[in-house]
Amino acid sequence: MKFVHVLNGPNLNLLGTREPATYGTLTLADIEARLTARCASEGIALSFRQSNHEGDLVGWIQEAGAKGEPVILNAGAYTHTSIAIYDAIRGSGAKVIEVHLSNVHAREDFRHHSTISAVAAGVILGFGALSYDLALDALISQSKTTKS
Ligand code: CA2
Repeated sequence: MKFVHVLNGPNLNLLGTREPATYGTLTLADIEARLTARCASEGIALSFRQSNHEGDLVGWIQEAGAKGEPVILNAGAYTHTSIAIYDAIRGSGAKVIEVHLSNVHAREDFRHHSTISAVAAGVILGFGALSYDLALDALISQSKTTKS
C-alpha cells in the first residue's frame, strides 16, 4: 500500500471542542498527526480530508476508487442516510474501512443503521480516535499479507 485516504464527514471539524464524553478530547488535527506519523514510518503517503458536504465525500471516494487506493471513512451523520455514498463506494470499487469514534449501537436508534457497512470492507467503531489507528493497522496488515 503506497497511499491511503482518510475522509471525514460533517461536523467532525468540531472534534475536541464539544461533547468530549462522546467523541473524546482529541481534535481532527491530532488524529491526522498520529496517522501521518504512522504512515511516514511505513512509507505510505496520506491524504486526510474533512467536509460538511456529501458531494465532496462522493467525489473523493470516486477519486480513490479510480486510483485503487484504500479509504478510511468516517462519514459522520451521512453514515445513516447517504445512498449517494453507498453508490460511490459500490460504483468506484473503492476499498473502504468504515470507522466511528463512538459505539453507534449504544446510542440513539437512528444511529444503529449504516447505509455504508454493506459495501465496506470492514467496520471499526467505539474506540474513540483509536478507531482510525486500528483501521490503518488493518490496511497495513492486509497489504503486507495479501498479494495484489
Ligand atoms: O461516532 C462517530 O464517529 C460518528 O460518525 C460521529 C457523527 C455521528 O453523526 C455518527 O452517528 C457517529 C457526528 C460527528 C460530530 O462530531 C462532533 C464532534 C464534536 C462536537 C460535535 C459534533
